Amino acid sequence: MSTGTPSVFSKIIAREIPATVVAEDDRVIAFEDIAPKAPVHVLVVPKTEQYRNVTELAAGDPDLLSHVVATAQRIADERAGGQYRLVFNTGEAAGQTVFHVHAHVLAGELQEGTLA
Ligand code: D5M
Repeated sequence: MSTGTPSVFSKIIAREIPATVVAEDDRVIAFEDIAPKAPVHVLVVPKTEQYRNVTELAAGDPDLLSHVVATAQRIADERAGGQYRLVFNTGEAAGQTVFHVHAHVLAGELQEGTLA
């Protein structure tokens, strides 16, 4: 369930705030993370704000989750030889700050002390 207020990612999707978009289709958008933790750090975000985290997305729309993963793979193929980490922070205690489900695509050496 979404919180009702547009997330920062919905504002990016609506082009109300800027982002460096690297891929987009009718269901997902992918853009550079504003605070990269690795040489490749892209966020893949479903356009719907209906799901706060990957657990909700998996239960509510597994096909969309699969599309998020396929998009991440394509970006990693293009930018990192297909070798990458896929991270879904789930819950505040796990470091989630934006409650609009998103996948971190990370490749190359991670900044010390970070997972995403
Ligand atoms: O990840 C939320 C991520 O979202 C975090 O890595 C920063 C990123 N972020 C926040 N605002 C922006 C904008 N405006 N552009 C690009 N990236 C952004 P979480 O897993 O919730 O901690």
